[in-house]
Amino acid sequence: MSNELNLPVTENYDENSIQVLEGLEAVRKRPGMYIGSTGERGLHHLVYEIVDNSIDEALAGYCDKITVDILDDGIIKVTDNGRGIPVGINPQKGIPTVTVVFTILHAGGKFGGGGYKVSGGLHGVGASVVNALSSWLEVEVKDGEKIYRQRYEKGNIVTDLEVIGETNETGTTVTFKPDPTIFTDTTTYDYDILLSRLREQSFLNAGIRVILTDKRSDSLTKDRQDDLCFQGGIKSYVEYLLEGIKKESLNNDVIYLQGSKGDETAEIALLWSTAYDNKILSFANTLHTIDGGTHEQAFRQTVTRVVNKYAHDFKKLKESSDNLKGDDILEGLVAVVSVKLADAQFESQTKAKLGNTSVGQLVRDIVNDQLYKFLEENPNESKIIIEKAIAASNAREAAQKARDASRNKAGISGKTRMPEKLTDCISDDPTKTEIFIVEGDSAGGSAVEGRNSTYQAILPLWGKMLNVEKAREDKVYGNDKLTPVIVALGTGIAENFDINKLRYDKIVIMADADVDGSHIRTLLLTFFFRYMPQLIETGHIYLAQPPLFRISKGKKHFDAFTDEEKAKYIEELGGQADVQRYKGLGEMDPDQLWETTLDPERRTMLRVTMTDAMLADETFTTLMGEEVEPRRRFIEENAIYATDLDI
Ligand code: 1YM
Repeated sequence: MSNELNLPVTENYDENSIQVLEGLEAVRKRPGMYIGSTGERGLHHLVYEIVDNSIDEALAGYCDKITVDILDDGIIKVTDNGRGIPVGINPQKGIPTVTVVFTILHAGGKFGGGGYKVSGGLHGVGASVVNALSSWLEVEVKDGEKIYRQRYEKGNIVTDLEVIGETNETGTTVTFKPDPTIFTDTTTYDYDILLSRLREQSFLNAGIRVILTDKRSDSLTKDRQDDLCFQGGIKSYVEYLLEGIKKESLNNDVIYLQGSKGDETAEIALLWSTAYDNKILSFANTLHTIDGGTHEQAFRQTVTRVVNKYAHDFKKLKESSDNLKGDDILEGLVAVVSVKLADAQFESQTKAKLGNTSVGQLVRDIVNDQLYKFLEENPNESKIIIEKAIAASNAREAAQKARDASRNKAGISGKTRMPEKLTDCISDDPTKTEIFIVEGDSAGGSAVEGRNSTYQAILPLWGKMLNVEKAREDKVYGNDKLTPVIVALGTGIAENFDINKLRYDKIVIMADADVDGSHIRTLLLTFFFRYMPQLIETGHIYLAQPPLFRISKGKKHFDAFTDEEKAKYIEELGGQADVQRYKGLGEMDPDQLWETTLDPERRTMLRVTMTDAMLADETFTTLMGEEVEPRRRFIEENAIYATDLDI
């Protein structure tokens, strides 16, 4: 079939477009089922779906460059230099294949040629879902001769596939605007979220070049561009992760292990660092398996086994001594485990846990053979790795002793003795009570007098806090600043954490808006993030927002939290008003503190959230790194992770 422009078109167009509508209408009715959420995460997911198709084309060997532009008005443009989505008539549907790809649900089953596309569930639902959830979408295909274009609105075809020019290039460009009636929370793209995911994809697909550019005229990240291309693949990824945690490597080089069996392949890059925790990222078909699964479990177990075996075989451990524990051997490990397999099976709600057992066996075999061989061939490095594990083991035992000692001290007749500094509330209803962790003794005193004693408890903290990023667990347990917090909250920490024992509904960090206040806020948040992340995840942590100014005239007064508010109130009071700058919490009297910061009816608080645990982890590390200036700037510019205003 052709017309004067030599377009591939079809006679049964209407009939087919009805079928199209039915499929995509389901996506618009229940977007969550296809992209997980219609929040920020879902919005970004649209970009990944389109980019995934370009990456599949790259894996198939036809494409080496992908550009992603963030444009004004929430529009995204993705371009690749692959073969271009086929424009010929699809024999089953009688319409151009590219139209099938964008308008028929689950046409993505055979995408990619590489055979690694994960079908079903959250991932790989493809271009038609993005189309359904966009106000409009345009696809442009270059096939080496002609340039074709088609436009859709809310998934509906609004123009035929038209030839709009000639070319000797090949490739695909997709431009789309997410539908604001679907993405009601936000349609604003976050550069760093996109960057983080695109960088991850670039690491996992060595040699592919991905260029992200912010072309929005009104963006804070306007004109930012990242040109990502890592020839070293996951080895580069491990180097990047090491840089991120600001630790030294104990190995001379990244260790790289790799192998395949049938249609399954596994690639592993690892090194040991001076860190006290480990950072092991696992992927299946380039999807981050946040909850791990067979491949990650096999990796952890086999590394533990191999290091123990080597240590015993080469008499690095006394014959009589027990095996070192997994946690100790894995301490400081930075690793990326990436497997590819045709029929990936995912467990768990989030589809983030791999279930295939055969690929676990593949990882076990590779680590058993190749890591053992590495240890044998590099005795100096092996010695350092084992010494590190023994040190970790000793520290863990010391931590256990400190923990037991602090429990024994606290645990008198079943009821835990509360810290001396805590002024507790009367109610013990953990759905109604609040604890304010207050910077400084004098602010603490005012807070005790000004509070609602039924529901509000006050715990003052002062002085410099321990930098938990740099300390091992035993120091945290013995620390005189953090122990009262741990005991007062009641939950325990790390693997002993139990949210059912939480004694308060809201945990409010109350510190001044100055550098010392920022320091205490950051340290406490780091501590919560590292040792009680569930408290952040479940939304129990808040930052108090004391006002900066009091504007008064006669008996009337207002409290202002910003310069703009200050100006507004001065105007409301007729221009002539007394402006008092609050110097700090310690200067407020009990009544003022109640009115401005404690009273649930009048106060403003920020709830601390973790939208993306990985981003948060990176940020905390930056905050806790050696350089003070970026950290201070960050804290002053952002109320850390505090997004939603909450009363
Ligand atoms: C900016 C988005 O979608 N690129 C892309 C997609 C495809 C191909 C090339 C492609 C695949 C195949 C053959 C194949 C797709 N084709 C299809 C389908 N970029 C973007 N680049 N020729 C071209 O898989 O055999 C789906 S995606 F189904 F039409 F083949």
